[in-house]
Amino acid sequence: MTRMTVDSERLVRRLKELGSLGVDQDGRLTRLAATDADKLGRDLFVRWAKEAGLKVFIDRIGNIFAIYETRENAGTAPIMMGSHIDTVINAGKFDGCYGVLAGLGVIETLMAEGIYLARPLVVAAFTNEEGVRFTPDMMGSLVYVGGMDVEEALQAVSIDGKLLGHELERIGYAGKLDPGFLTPEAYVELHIEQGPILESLGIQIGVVENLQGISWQRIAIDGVANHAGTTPMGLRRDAGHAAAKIMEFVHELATEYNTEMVGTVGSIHFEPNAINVIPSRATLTVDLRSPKEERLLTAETALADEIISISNALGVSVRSETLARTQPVQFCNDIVDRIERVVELGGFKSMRITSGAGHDAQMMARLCPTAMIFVPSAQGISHNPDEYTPDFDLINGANVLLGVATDLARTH
Ligand code: HGY
Ligand code: MN
Ligand code: MN
Repeated sequence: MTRMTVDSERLVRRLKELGSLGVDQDGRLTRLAATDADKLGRDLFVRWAKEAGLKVFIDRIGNIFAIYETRENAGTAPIMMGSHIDTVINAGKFDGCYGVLAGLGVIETLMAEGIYLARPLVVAAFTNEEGVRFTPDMMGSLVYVGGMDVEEALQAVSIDGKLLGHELERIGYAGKLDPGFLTPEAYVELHIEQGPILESLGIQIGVVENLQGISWQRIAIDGVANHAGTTPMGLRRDAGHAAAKIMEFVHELATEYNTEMVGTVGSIHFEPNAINVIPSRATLTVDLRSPKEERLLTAETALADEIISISNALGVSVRSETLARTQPVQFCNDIVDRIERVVELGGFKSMRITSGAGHDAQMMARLCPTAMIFVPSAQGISHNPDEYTPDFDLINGANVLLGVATDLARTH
């Protein structure tokens, strides 16, 4: 582990400052992709990067890249760190932002120390990682690695009816560079675990060797609105009841597969959404995840079959639309080993771990050798304003990232 250390006070201060931007009228931290709130966060990160003397580039999907290169290493494939600074609704301050700001801190430390680096260093902030306003999630990094055409992505329509391309123009982040303009030699993403494992086992660093597959779909159910008081139960075509049965099935499906599957219905909406009207329409989203592709496929088929039987039994019509679908990802063993070596040198307790959450790293793994570093999340809470990681854990993670980036930039 290098004796250098990232400036901990600055990292903690910046996380707080970035975390104070985009608080909505209800006091909830919400910086959805390509909103004015997202612009506030982007502008602050770009300002810090430029103040640090980095060159900042924006590509056509709005991904931001802050680059540190010297005369000696200019033009060689860089070592890239990064994550995202867009958030979910009513978010915590650490998800994504920690990896971006720690990456910036690592570069500032190496610049200040004047360490010779055989490769340039880059820290990236990818567009729309969360996928709440526009789907799919991890969109910026997916486009970056060629997994989605940039024109198609710019045509994505948000939940509030806006085109991503127009929104990026509006907030001033419709860059000119083609996504993928830079192929890193390696990519390392530092992130909070967002789950309970590390903290519950007293482990300081998670060395992420793989990441589970994700299946997102939106299900629209059409029944018939009718009077809640006069319509006999047997004559109803109740879209709300069908939605409830689907929700219950998703829960049973995931529970039946035990630890190898999680299932969530995160959003549901009834129309006309009135206390005394049988819902004519219900729209819900289903998020299924598993580290095993065959599990995910079986679950998707089981859900599709169940939807058919529910629609026949209740006399409603059901349509489902795939919003995002990624297979499980195995990260690069060489990078995983390097992370473990740095952790050992630093005297930290670590364990290999699977990521339950999706990350930009799962897309970057298609482009270059990639792995992730986790730090504990207090009580495993995330996507929640109570998301928290103690300062010493934040600094430990940032210093492991420093060690790995230095190691890779010197030799890889
Ligand atoms: O959904 C996820 O796992 C990530 O937070 N976008
Ligand atoms: Mn994240
Ligand atoms: Mn997230």
